[in-house]
Amino acid sequence: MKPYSPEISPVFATTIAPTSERSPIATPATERKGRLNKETEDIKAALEAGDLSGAAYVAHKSDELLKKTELNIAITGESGAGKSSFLNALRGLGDEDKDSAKTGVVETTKKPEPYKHFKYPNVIFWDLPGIGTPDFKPDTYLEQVKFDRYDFFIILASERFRANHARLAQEIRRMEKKFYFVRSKVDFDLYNEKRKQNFDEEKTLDKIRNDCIEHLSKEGISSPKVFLVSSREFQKYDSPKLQKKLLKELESHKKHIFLLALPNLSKPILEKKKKALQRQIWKQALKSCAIAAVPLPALSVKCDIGILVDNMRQYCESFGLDDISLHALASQVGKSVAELKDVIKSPLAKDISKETAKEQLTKATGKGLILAKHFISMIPVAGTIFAAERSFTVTYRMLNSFLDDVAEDAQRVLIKDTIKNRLLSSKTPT
Ligand SMILES: Nc1nc2c(ncn2[C@@H]2O[C@H](COP(=O)(O)OP(=O)(O)OP(=O)(O)O)[C@@H](O)[C@H]2O)c(=O)[nH]1
Ligand SMILES: [Mg+2]
Repeated sequence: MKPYSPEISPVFATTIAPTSERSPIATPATERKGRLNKETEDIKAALEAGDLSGAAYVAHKSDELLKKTELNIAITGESGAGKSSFLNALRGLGDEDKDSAKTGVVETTKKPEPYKHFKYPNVIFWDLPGIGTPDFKPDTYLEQVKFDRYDFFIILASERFRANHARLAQEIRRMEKKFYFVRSKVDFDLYNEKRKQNFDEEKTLDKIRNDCIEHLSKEGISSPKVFLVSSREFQKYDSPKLQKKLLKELESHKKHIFLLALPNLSKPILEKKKKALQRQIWKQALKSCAIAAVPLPALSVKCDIGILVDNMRQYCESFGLDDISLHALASQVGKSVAELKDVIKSPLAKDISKETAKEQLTKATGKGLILAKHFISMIPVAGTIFAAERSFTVTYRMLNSFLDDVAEDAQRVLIKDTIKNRLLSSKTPT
């Protein structure tokens, strides 16, 4: 049974363009894969049949599925390799922040410990105990940590990779799971090497990487890939490459939630986030105009403002424009929250209300409603159908413009943070 039954406006029924006239984006069958493709096709079919409530229902179900999708990431390696610190960095937290995993110079993690992402609780990072400790022998380790619940493993080593790591990788492969090798604490290696004459950072990093690869190859791992990372300077070295690789290998729903949960420490991640959220906007605008839409007479728009508020908050949180993220970033880069807020022009997540959404809608309305051709083609499926419908157009434009603003703010925060880090990287690790 379909829960929504808004009346379909006659304009929807008359503006369906023949398939041959639609933009390439409006026929996504060749471009999208898996479940997302099926959802888009279902929405398209419902819209073509003039069933607006059916289309909105599929969009709503698609969101529900995303919310339910779980991603379980296992961080493993020997005791003291920096697993808990790495996990904190991947969650956008420092070791001292509230809810961060405990770290320390003595053995700290004694059983698999789940850490939900503080904004995306269905992204779960598992801090696993050190392999090879008295309670966790390599041959029983995977069974003990319940290997089956993880989507992939990250194997960390702070010095060279040894037989234990290779054995663990082979076992993970035997269980048909994925793993990635991360060589941690490279900031510390560079600090030590810097004392030597003729120090060259790139050459030192290559030497560490090649040494790890050589050891893993000797232990029977063919063509291993090793990512060099520092949890103290998480935006540097191979960390962006590792995040890109992990994203590439995840299926669409898991990729989406993982991407939104990643810390905002590199330009490519910010760009990917923006694109991922942009791709969802037409569905959100569709939901807003079809589900419990309420007239806003002053704007001549009919929409569900709650859906718009939820989306705006989500953009802010995903781009780190919220108190927890700003506090964590400020302490990591040695700046005050006020300094970071200085470059932010959009409201923070907690300040977004129905009033804020109405202000943004007013701005979007003020720009006039003549749609450029490229704008229509950016809206897959619904674009040609809804192009003449004011409510859809205004909400679609408003969400796009707010997302642009938030993404620009995140860029400005990143630039501020990067400048500070460039200055710090010439100093000693703490
Ligand atoms: N310089 C530097 N130190 C690090 C880094 N990562 C971790 N450390 C330090 O290394 C020590 C061990 O880090 P943890 O993250 O607790 O290591 P772990 O693998 O979780 O240890 P167990 O839970 O005991 O297995 C701590 O003192 C950390 O501060 C890094 O990237 N750079
Ligand atoms: Mg630990």
